[in-house]
Amino acid sequence: MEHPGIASQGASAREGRRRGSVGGARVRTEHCVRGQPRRHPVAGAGPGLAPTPVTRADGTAAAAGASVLTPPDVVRSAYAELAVTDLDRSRWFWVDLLGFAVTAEEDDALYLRGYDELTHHNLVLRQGPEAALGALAYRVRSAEDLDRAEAWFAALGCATERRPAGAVRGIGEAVRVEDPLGFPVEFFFAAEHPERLIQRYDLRRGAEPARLDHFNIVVPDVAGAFEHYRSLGFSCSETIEDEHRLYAAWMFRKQSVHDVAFTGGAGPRLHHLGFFAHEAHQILHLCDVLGSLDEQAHIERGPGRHGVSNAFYVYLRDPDGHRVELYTSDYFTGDPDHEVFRWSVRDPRRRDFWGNAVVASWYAEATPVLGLDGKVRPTTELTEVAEVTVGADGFSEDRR
Ligand code: 4SX
Ligand code: FE2
Repeated sequence: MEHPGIASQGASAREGRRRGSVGGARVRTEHCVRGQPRRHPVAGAGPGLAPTPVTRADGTAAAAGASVLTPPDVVRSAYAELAVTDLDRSRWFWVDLLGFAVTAEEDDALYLRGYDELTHHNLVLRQGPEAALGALAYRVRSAEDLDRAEAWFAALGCATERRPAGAVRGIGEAVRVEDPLGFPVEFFFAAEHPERLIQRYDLRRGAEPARLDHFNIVVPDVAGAFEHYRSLGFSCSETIEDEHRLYAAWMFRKQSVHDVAFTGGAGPRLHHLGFFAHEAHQILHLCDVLGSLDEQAHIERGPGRHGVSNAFYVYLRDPDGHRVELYTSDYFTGDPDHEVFRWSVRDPRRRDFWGNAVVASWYAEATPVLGLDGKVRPTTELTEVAEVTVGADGFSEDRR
């Protein structure tokens, strides 16, 4: 299906990856299909999405510099921080059942990683007053990319914060921002490297999670989120769309299907964290264990085979309702001529290749996010209603 809005893996995304002059006021016009200006029917810029001129606290105008800014060179989605209300119960779920390795433990925090992970952690669970997302953290390629991140988001008018090494245990100096989509996002370069566990088969439990694979975020304007991440140099692997609207998109920096994906709905909210397992049997084994322990209520959707990404999956809900996906066998996207794979919203295989229905909670429920001030951020409802309402991606009662 030809879609007016989403460029197949065109020049603009690759330009971004080559770290050309994408930035500032030029960002929007570079989003084109073979030279055509990008015109999406629902691409409402929304406050803060376009790099509008801003005046910094010191009175200097950021706008003039914005056109020469380059985005930070993002390597991958690396870790997330979740606020949980009962750390002991979270430990039971994430460590004893799912099988994460514990890098470090404090009275009010747990630092967990998968067995392939070389970074200090993939997940921080922090005791808090309510369940929430504290941060989505991306690793960048160099220390200079921290400066680029700070300048880039300041030029967008976003709140930014420079954090010293150790502000998060195991993580070097970092920049935290409240991004234009309303999410608390961290960029870091350096991290401590704990013991290599790749061949410690003797330690493994549960689904033997290997590493963080992706973030999935809920946003009221999917096309706007797509634009924002494209300006940061992310490429698109797959979409769900019709002739009127972009319902969902999967975008990557590392050479897999995604580092981040967007689900339409009231946002900003975290939809799920996706963790990679090496083999489908590890995911099935975890489901068997949950059944044996009469803990099957933690299974929300699947197991199954996604249409989008081709990954084998299951979604679980942790004791606070945070959603986690165990995910395996997606594909390599590193070839430069990789084309966007576009699913019609009418294709019943798009979300489950075997046609199984998606449960209503999967579309409706998600985790609130914290601002840099540590307070829960208000959400914005979906602004646009699909002209053609098909399945749950069109927000009807049909939850396929
Ligand atoms: O449900 S989808 O098939 O659209 C899907 C959801 C594909 C890949 C994912 O990681 C995901 O969370
Ligand atoms: Fe996912």
